[in-house]
Amino acid sequence: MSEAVVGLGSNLGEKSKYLLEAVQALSRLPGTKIKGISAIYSSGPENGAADQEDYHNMAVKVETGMSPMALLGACLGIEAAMGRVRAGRGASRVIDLDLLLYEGVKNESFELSLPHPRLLQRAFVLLPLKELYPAGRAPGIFFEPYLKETDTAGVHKLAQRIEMD
Ligand code: PH2
Ligand code: MG
Ligand code: MG
Repeated sequence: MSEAVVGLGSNLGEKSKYLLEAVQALSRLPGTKIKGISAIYSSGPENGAADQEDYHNMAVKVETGMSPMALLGACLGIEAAMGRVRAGRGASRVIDLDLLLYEGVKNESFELSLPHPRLLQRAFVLLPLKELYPAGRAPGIFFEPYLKETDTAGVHKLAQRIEMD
């Protein structure tokens, strides 16, 4: 079994409901268990058009027997099943599932980069990650110093929390 972290985001429609649906879909993947769920955070779109809605973001820790490529494929499958239309990088989306970390795997390819290349610069990723790894250390990365250097002022934790049993 391997430990992986998936970052989720939505900035269209009932954002938090879509996040919950996606977490449930992750929990149903073969050989995959949810090990931790962050709160949901709201933030303005980074590198998006000015008229875009705010994002809701969260991160989920899983234990899985799937390979990195299989898990990535499953994430893309969940996006497609939930009706995501790929309208280009930075375009609004009902749901986005990014494979952020997979054990300590480092990989750079067209299909999959691990750790996720923008993870360490994004407050909306680092804050949920800190909830999953309070010591600031996740498999393969020590992210605490990046969190200290990142402006987190525009990222707000929402009251609602996803509970799974
Ligand atoms: N995702 C993007 C681009 N910009 N901004 C926020 N706040 N949250 C996101 O998830 C996000 C973004 C492309 O993946
Ligand atoms: Mg994505
Ligand atoms: Mg993304």
